[in-house]
Parts: sequence; C-alpha cells; structure tokens
Amino acid sequence: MPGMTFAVVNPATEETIAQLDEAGVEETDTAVARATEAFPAWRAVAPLDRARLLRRLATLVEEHAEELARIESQNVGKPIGGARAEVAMVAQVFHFYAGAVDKHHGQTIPVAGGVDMTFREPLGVVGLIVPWNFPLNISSWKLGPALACGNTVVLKPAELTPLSALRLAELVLQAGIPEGVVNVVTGPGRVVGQRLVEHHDIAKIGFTGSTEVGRSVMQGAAGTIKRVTLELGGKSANVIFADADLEQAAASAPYAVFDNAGQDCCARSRILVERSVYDRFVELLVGATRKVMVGDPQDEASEMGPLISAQHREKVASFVDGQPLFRGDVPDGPGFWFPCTLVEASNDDRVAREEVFGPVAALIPFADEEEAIRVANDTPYGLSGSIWTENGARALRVARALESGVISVNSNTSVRPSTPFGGFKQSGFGRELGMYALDGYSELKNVFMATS
Ligand code: TXE
Repeated sequence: MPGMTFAVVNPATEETIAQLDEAGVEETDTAVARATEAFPAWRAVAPLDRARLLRRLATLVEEHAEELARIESQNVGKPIGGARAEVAMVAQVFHFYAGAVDKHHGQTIPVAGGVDMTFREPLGVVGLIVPWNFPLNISSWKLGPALACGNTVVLKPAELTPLSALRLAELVLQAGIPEGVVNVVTGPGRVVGQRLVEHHDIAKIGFTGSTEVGRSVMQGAAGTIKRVTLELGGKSANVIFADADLEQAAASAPYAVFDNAGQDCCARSRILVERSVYDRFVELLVGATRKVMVGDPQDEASEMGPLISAQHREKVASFVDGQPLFRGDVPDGPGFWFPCTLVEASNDDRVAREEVFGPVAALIPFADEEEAIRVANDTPYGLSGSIWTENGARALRVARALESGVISVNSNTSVRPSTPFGGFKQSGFGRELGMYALDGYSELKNVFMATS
C-alpha cells in the first residue's frame, strides 16, 4: 500500500532489523500480472536449460550459505547451527528439482484405434504462501517443483520473516532465471494472501500455515476451483515402547520438540511412553532436556532460541498452568524467550490436543501397543510421528496403523529432499518434496491420436 511500511524484528533482541514497504491488493495484482506475462516464455524454456538455471540457483545458495543463514537466524531467532543446516537443505532441494525437470514423464497407454499419451503441463501462475517458522526452507519446497514444472510464481512470505525470501529473489535473478518468473510480495496474509487465493489468474495455492487459515484458503479457492496444497498443523506422537533403546530415545526426544523452539509442524509434542518404563524414561528425559543449550542464536553452542514474537509467547504460556514436571532456564534481558517445558498430561488435556507451537512437551503413559495406537491417532491432526522399539515387526505394524503422513522409526527426522512430506486428516493434503511434489504443480493431460 503506497506509503505504508512495516517493521521486521529480531526476536532474540527485540530490535528492528528492517523496515519494508507493505504491499496491498494493488501490488499483489501487479506481481500476478508480471508472473502472467513471464509464463509463456518460461514454460517454453527447454527442459535441460530450465534444469541448468535451477542448478545455478542451487549453487548460488551454496555460495551465499553463510549470509542466508545469518539472515534467517536474525529474523527467526534460530540458532546459527540450525540455520546453516536449513540453508544447506534449500540448496539440496534446488539441486533435486534441477535433476527432476526431465524426469517427470508422461506415459503411453495401450488403447484401440490409435495412440494415447499423457503430458504434464504447467499450471500457470502459482501463489505460494509461507509461514514464519522455516521461511527459506518451506519456500524452496514450493519453488523447486513449481519452477521445475514450468510455472511462474508469486511468493508471499510471512509478515514476520520476509528477509530471506527477498534475498533469495535476488539470487534467482543472478542465476539467470528471467524477470517475472519469481515475484515476492511482502504484506499481510489477510490482504496479500487472501488476494492470491481469490485471484482469477492464480491457478494454484501452495500453502503452509495454521489449520485455521488453511481452511479459509480452501474456502477462498473454491470460487475459482483453484488447486490447493495444504501443509497445516500437527500434534505428532513420539511413541516409546518398553523394548526401545531408552537412552537413545530419551537423548533424542528433546530435540524432536524443542528444535526451532517447538515452532515446527512436525514437533513430536506428545511423548507416549509404555507404563512399565515410564518412570525410568522420565528420569532420562529430564536429564536430556536439562542439557538443551538455550541462548543467543548467534552463539555457535546454542541449540534453542526465542519464540517468534511476544504475542506468540503469550499463546504458548497459556498451555502451561501449575507446576510443570520440568522447566528449563532462559536468558535474562530482551527476547521472546520461553523455557523447555515438560508436563504430564492425559490425551484429553488442551496441551495434548492443540498445537502449542512452542517448547512444551506432554508426557502421556500407555499400557500396550493397542492403546498406544489409539491414543496416537486420537487427534484431528496427522502429520508426522516416531516409533521407538527394537522389535522390527512391531515397528512396521505400528507405522502402518498410525494415521500420519510421515513416520520415523528409531529416529525423529521427517524431511528429506527426495521423500514425500505431507499430512493426513486436518494436517492437510498434497505432498511436498520428492517427485510427488511435481504432481501438485502440473496438470495431467491426456491426448488420443487416431492412427486408423
Ligand atoms: O500462521 P498463519 P501464524 C500454526 C501454529 C501457530 C499458528 C499461528 O500453531 O501458532 O499457526 O501462526 C498467511 N489468506 N502454524 O499466525 O496465520 C500468513 O501471512 C491467505 C503451523 O503465523 O496460518 C502467512 O504467510 N494467507 C504451521 C501464512 O499464511 C493468509 C506454520 C501462515 O500464517 C491469511 C505456521 C489469509 N486469510 C503456523 N492469513 C506449520 N504447520 O508449520 C494469514 N495468511
């Protein structure tokens, strides 16, 4: 909006680190028009040339990795070590989709009277709406497949964390990707995001954010029958069986919740523990949580930074009443700090039902495998989860029974550039990453040619 600006704040210091122009409907429309104009030429770029451009972008991200990691660390309050790992993944994602451009094939299908073939056509202009927890990473998960398929893009980062997307847009041009192919618009979700969702010239919305806004994206998209991919909230279970390597499971569990200060849709924020080893596990978990280094994100040793905003800290705090099982320390002074917190809960408690999106883990005991599966699935969400057991058959049995899109066994990792990522139930639909994401950024066209 002409003359309107907004401040971007470092959540670890509460200092303003940038003042940006705030886009409104007009600026959004201009970006969509630019992307629309750029589409015919971009879709016509020969596949191997498009691959080369994406490869160059991946290389530029690698060359600017430290700079991008610093931007992300300052804007999101992420520990620098974690920010570096995220930027490394951004480069890997662009490398992956550079390699994928000419491997997302059509088919020929045996039919009578001619030849039937399928083509993967780009959708046109796609709107990408991204949250503040992993700004650059999640942008790359959408940009990679969108560009590989020949679409042009309007990317809307979250108001709180637009800086890395703006820098990436400069690298996109430096890589030789033509003007207008990637457009970044910074402004409020209810204005810029909403406009993208309703815009007639936007073919698809790739959205990551809250389930509530995801619902409104779906409603808004109905007006133009827009395609949507929704990656929404989670309330994932970390299921620890008595036959697990308890030391390893307990050492790993804090990072499955407190990484990114718990602001992670994959956070294993419900820790389900078999009752026969509950006390022992709690003891190990408290010991491991005590070791999580909470502090200045610029400090190489830090493992957890602050929350994103004062308002968000209030929301997180509302989940903890009374004396928790464990509460860690936080630095004094400015910053939106919240300590690592462990609470004992039943699966009906609010802390076990709603996405806290902060460093709060709920410990819930269970009696046996059947109850573990029932409690793990007793949630409207279904994004990720972990199973810890030394029994291989049980691991697979439980993995198949969990209503969740991404599961790890004896590990708490969820994302890799080449493997599908996305939710069941109210965690959304559609898949990001891997070859699967390409299906969400292309239309399947069937052509029959008579030969008789
Ligand atoms: O998300 P929003 P917020 C959850 C988490 C968190 C809560 C709120 O529980 O505490 O959501 O976070 C844009 N039309 N997750 O408020 O509002 C917005 O500008 C179109 C889970 O940041 O969903 C931003 O770019 N777009 C999650 C993006 O949507 C709109 C990640 C996400 O913002 C819009 C983030 C509208 N009407 C939050 N309103 C995860 N699963 O990782 C807002 N936006």
